[in-house]
Amino acid sequence: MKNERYEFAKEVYAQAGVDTDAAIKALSDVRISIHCWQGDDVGGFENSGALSGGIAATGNYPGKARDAKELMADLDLALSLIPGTHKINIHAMYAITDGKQVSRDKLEPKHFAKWVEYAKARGLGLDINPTLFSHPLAASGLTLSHPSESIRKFWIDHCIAMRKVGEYFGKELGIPCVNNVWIPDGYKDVPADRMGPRARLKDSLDQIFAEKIDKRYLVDTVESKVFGIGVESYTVGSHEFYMNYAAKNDVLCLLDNGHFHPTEVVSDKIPSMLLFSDKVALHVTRGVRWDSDHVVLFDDETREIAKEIVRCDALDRVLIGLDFFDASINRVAAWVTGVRNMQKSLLYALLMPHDKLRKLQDEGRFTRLMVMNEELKAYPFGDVWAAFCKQHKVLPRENWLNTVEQYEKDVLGLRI
Ligand code: RNT
Ligand code: ZN
Repeated sequence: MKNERYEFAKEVYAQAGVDTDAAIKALSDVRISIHCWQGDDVGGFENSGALSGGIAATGNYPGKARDAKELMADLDLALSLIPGTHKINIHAMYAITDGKQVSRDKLEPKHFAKWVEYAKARGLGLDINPTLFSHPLAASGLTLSHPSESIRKFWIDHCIAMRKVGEYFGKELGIPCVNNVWIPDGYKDVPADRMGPRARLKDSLDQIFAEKIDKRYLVDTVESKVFGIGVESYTVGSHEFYMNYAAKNDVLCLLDNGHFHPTEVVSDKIPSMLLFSDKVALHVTRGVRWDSDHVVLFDDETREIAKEIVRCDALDRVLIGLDFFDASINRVAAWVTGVRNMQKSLLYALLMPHDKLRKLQDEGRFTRLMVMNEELKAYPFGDVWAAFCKQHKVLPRENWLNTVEQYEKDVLGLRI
């Protein structure tokens, strides 16, 4: 049957100089890195107790995944409702050690073999993060910048171990693994020494990245932050620190859009990063008044991020990962909503006549530029989104939630 609504949308966009088939095709090739930690409120499988490191998941919605089996089952449901084929982003604390306690500095690829099996069976990629929080040796709030050499060594060894795990993922799956280092280090109150901790962090990173690993398998990124809860006055791994470190040491910056001052936007940073770096990685999130990690919406800044990625022709140079954790709503629905919103934003960006708009800017025709940008908002975007979903055999509108609600009745509700 001919999809009349899509044919109409195609015609409307064509008049504006946009090829909807090409947009759908381009979006189909984008793998988004889906963070596993939305499924269990950043809990992990170590029974490590409370979440620490200045981040917080709030809410007590029932049904959170309590082990690998449950987390994978929940992820499967989410993946079945998300168009396309993606990557799963895991943390060291999601190692599957079959009941054995393995110290984080002693983790090996074999402790992640079940994740590889999971990913292989579904055509997914895997990304990795060393976990430098929710651990007794991170209790002081310092890890790679700790003044104690033995504590610092523990965390350096952990990060080195996880690079090996990442390399293993890349080799096994044939898709490069992003290994992202984020540390919570900082001080609640005005520090007496700002340079010392940063010098120690720099030295730790030098040791961690000393071994060169083939970029076909492993891509290292470093994630900056402006502040965390309890770490309000000083963050060791600031943006300037990591941007300089990355530029000089052949690693990539990861920009989390919850990690900047509230009126500072990551969308504006993307083209600058791309002029000086081969690639840039993202954690797309939604901060509400602080780095609250709310579910990603189809909102102005998410669309603006997507627009920069598309108009810089950088779908293969911006590594898109998500990072939110809302424990106050159905966690599977949170995943599906956030990923689909990232995809919707990319599609929206792919359906803009960027060359024409750029020309209007260069010619100083700002009235027409504004009018065009505004009118595009009411174009039949939803019909192109529906066609994309149909192509990937998922429901385009809110009906997918019925499946999640049924799962909540049958599965999540029984987890008490
Ligand atoms: C914390 C960082 C970091 C974490 C994850 C769990 O503020 O955003 O990326 O959210 O590693
Ligand atoms: Zn992040």
